Amino acid sequence: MAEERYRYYWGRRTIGLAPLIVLEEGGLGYDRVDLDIAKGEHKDPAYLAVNPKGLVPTLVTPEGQVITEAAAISLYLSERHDLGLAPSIDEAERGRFLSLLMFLTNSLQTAHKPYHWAERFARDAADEPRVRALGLAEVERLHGLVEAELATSGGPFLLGTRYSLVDSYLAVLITWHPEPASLLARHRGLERCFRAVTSRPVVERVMRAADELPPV
Ligand SMILES: N[C@@H](CCC(=O)N[C@@H](CS)C(=O)NCC(=O)O)C(=O)O
Repeated sequence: MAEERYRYYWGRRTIGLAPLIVLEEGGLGYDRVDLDIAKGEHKDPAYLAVNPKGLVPTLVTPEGQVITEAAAISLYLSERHDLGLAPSIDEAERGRFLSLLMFLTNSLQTAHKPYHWAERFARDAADEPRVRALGLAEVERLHGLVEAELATSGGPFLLGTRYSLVDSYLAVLITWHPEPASLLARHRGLERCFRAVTSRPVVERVMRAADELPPV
């Protein structure tokens, strides 16, 4: 490959931040396309031609391959460029790593939808507070499960002392909580992990630039 240059579509306050951290931690060459979700730019025909799902993020490889799903993009980049952000297939921690990554993207990330997009799930406007409350209760419950995972690993990271991309993925999801400071005060393992992740200079820089480092 002559020059490895990716094209990366993302939007602020989205899961697109997780692969962006991987791109930056890896020092990879990419051109970033910022989409304003609030303005509906992710539904523009030009973007739908790239990703017909109309969701962010999307990575286009130097060879022109389109890759969607934040977890898949993160893992793809780490493995293709040997970034060491994921245990390799022959390492003992591989299975646990995959379980954690799938749990974060399938369960915790998805559980945020009723809270943040209550209007899509509610019967009508009057029903939205109920949907939001149920959504938040589920988000809380799942964070409790992650806290238990951190107790098992011994921390500070989900794989113990080994940092991997599931930790930055988790940190991004923590920022989606309506009251991250309160969440972290109630979960010491989450707090320790969040602080360890966000004290990595590249992560801190990327999250700050995206204005997604809450005061906790
Ligand atoms: N499973 C997908 C979910 C992508 C997704 O839902 N992205 C949200 C932002 S976090 C989005 O584009 N929302 C716009 C919408 O639903 O209209 C992934 O992890 O990449």
